[in-house]
Amino acid sequence: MAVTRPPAPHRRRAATRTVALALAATIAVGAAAVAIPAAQAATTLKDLATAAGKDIGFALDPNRLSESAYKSIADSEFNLVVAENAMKWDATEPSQNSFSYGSGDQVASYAASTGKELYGHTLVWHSQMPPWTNNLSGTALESAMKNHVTNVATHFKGKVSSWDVVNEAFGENGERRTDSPLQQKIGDGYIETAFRTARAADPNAKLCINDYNTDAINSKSTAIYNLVKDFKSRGVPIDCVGFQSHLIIGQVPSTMQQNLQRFADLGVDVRITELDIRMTTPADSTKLATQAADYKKMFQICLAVSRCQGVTIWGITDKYSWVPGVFSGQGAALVWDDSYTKKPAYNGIVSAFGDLPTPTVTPTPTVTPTVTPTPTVTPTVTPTPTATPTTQPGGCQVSYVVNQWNTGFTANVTVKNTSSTAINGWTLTFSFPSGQTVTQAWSSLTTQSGSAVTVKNAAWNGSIPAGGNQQFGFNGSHTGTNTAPSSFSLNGTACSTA
Ligand code: 9MR
Repeated sequence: MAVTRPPAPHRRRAATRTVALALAATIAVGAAAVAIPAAQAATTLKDLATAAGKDIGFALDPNRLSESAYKSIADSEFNLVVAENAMKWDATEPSQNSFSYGSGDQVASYAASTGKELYGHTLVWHSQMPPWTNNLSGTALESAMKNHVTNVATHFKGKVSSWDVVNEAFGENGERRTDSPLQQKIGDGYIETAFRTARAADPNAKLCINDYNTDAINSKSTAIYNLVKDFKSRGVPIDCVGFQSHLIIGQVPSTMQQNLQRFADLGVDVRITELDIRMTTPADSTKLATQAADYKKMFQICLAVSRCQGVTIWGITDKYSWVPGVFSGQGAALVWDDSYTKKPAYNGIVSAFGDLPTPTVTPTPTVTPTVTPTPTVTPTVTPTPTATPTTQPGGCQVSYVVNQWNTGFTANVTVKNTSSTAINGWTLTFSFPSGQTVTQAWSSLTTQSGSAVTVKNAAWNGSIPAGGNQQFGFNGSHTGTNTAPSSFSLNGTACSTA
């Protein structure tokens, strides 16, 4: 059964939002420098992520909010918050059917009072289960699990945008985790039961499955991939997949972007949910530089996958990170050090947002002014449909996502091949409805004539397999109105819009 749901609370839509993008002038990124139109100075990761239409979250321990440095970073740098422990089973139901929401409510009020999206973690997890669950039989445990999910999801209904419904259900080999009492006593069906119960309790929350060591394409991530595919095919509710990304410096998986994309292509959202990147302590400048590059890569990966909702960092300061307590001799995994000083990782993240891919071509606006009588030019273009017999009608879909400010904007465009035939070499055409001008493009060869824009693939992204997609983008200027183009053609065939 397909479930249609209204948007979750606090969900951002980059395409419909005007953001005062705050970049005073230029963000230097390695050798490249990217000029961004000035408005007011952007100072926070939150500004950058919001402008990019992404969530940037952190795991909150509400007891730390009394520390002013912690609170000030939490307040200013993030647009999403998740409870590090306060919404887990042991915290919310310490005795059977007796619920305790004090700490979870503190996290929810903090989110509401600071205007942050609230992400729910986690309804069902084999770890941190309260001791009273130990002696239950399979049937009793299943009832207890359903009761738990129903109560907690109902309590936070309307406040939580998404839930990690089930956390860490798989082993490294792609089999179900054998040390889980839920798996042992209830069996394979417990995940489906948990998702169905969560949907019934809060039909508006997005329901996610979350795990670690699933960042690369490997046996474990493939097992989750197959579960999502199965749920989708049978109408079991599932909306999103979380990739925890508890990483080690220098080891961002090379297949991570491809992995996120393959899930996105199944029709679910994806998210990096618990990012930290540890090192052998003590930290030194070399390790911190590697870590900065890794943080940058992780954000770039999320930025490159349109269904990636955002990145959540598993804490603020190294001082309170879970890492040293579990991995002896390792730590320094977060973005602020023990004294709340920003580490190089902070600028790594900034540069991921500012580091637009090198433009393949800057359009040549000086050529266009002479071509003023454009209306008469267009009729000659009409007979093209017959010229493209290889592309099936309706075989493409375009998503055009805009972030805009005073008179500037950035557009990120995803072109999807919805036909059953691979495309080798593509040209996308569209018209600007309100006099916009492309000022800088990337991942494409983009030219403009009057209002007509022609985008040809770059050398490396010309192939779009059946069902696959490619992305490109550009910066542009507008004069106050920035209506999105309403129709796109790929190799002469009209595309649908997403
Ligand atoms: O960071 C959390 C730590 O404070 C808790 O003691 C620990 C209990 O198992 O859980 C940590 O958070 C985990 C998260 O809930 C699920 N993924 C792994 C995280 C790190 O262990």
